[in-house]
Amino acid sequence: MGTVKAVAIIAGVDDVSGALQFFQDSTGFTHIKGRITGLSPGLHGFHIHALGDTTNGCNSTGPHFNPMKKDHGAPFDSERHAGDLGNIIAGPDGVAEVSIKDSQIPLSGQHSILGRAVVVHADPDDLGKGGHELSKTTGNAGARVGCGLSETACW
Ligand SMILES: [Cu+2]
Ligand SMILES: [Zn+2]
Repeated sequence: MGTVKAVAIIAGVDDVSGALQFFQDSTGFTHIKGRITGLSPGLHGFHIHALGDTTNGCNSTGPHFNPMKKDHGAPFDSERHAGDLGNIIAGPDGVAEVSIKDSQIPLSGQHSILGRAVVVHADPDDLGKGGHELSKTTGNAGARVGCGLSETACW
């Protein structure tokens, strides 16, 4: 049971598209469910980015949402950006079924993700552990191939 709900419609380069539903449960966890299609098979970095600005497509959505000023990491790390949701996995058909539960992406309050962008990347997120110069900021997840803004919804 949740009271605050949101949706995000994902669009991007090539044929990437999808729809996600969000709800926040009574213990403060936000659940994200949905599917994204048109991806290359394999892992794709998946984050909440700071801004809801798509005037320049996914590239104007800013860095990872990071209100606690931490380094990039995995969802299960204490040192992570709030927006670090790890990877989603696309099958051979390019479809990723998304099912995520996370405590750092509330739909209300000071650190709400409402109005911010959900971004899917071309490459795997190395979860801050790849040893690349970008590992501690972006997970070296490559180009932004799809994004959409989380918006309040009722259903
Ligand atoms: Cu990202
Ligand atoms: Zn991050």
